[in-house]
Amino acid sequence: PTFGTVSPASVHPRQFQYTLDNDVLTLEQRKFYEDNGFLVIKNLISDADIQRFRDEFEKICRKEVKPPGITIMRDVNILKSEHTISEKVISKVQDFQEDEELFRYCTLPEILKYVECFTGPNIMAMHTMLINKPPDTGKKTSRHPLHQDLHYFPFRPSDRIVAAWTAMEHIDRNNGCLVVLPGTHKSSLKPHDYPQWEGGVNLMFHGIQDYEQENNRVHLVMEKGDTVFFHPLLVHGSGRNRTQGFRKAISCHYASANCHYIDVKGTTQEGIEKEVLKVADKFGLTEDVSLKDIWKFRARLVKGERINL
Ligand SMILES: O=C(O)CCC(=O)C(=O)O
Repeated sequence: PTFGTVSPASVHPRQFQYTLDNDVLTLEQRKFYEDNGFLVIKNLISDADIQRFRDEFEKICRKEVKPPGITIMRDVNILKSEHTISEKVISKVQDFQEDEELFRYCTLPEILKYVECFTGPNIMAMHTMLINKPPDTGKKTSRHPLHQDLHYFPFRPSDRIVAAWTAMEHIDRNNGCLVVLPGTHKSSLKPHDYPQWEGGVNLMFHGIQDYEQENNRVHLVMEKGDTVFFHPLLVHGSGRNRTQGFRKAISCHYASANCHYIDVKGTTQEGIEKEVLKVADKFGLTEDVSLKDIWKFRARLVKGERINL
């Protein structure tokens, strides 16, 4: 017997889980993201914009501008050696939400148009980075171990979170391109820790300890301005920079403002919470600050309405 009408959704398995209905992605692009957990859009960001981000990064390195809240990171090995030119010692700047020039990247309409396909119309910029991968010193510390970004994030659901990562120059295996394990966004969050690398490992560069070696890796060769959007459970990392140049990319993680914070106590993310709070403590933040408070403070609305995050 049948009771009332049967909706097509209850007959067919849900076709799309990771993307929302939109008129931006072609069906082919949508299916590609659903199956693989990433999507490269060629030539999305103009040379002029990339030049502006590069100029601002250099100003930050020269300490001509000091945006509040920014985190400046160095490679473990370069940290130990002497360098006078400051752009050569900074491997990454994070949390540039207060820097008007760099934060423009997170608000570019050409980026948000794609982001909305994954997050929906209420969009928060949660995490910002400009990565300046230095020439490897021979200790292989310029590598970024394979990881899932969700390990760092105390908010869910994961399907409404997406990263945008833009190549600021030609990037291939020589200067350390992104490497992704297609389809791993369908797996769960794995335990992460510091890899046991002989040459040392950079602060917060956690990796997955037990990923399946046989998983096929895809090296994303990208041109200046190309942008990859990827799911926070997609296993990815980047290789050693074998050139003498500083490989640059700019990136923002977005989430739907409808996402909610979670308590990471008792989960595999407990360790990263402790580590982040320890760093915050060094900067004089009081003891009762939680991971959620830190994220809430940094998060910025870039489109629509600020709801939970
Ligand atoms: O740009 C890179 O080398 C990789 C960056 C990355 O995966 C990260 O910082 O989470």
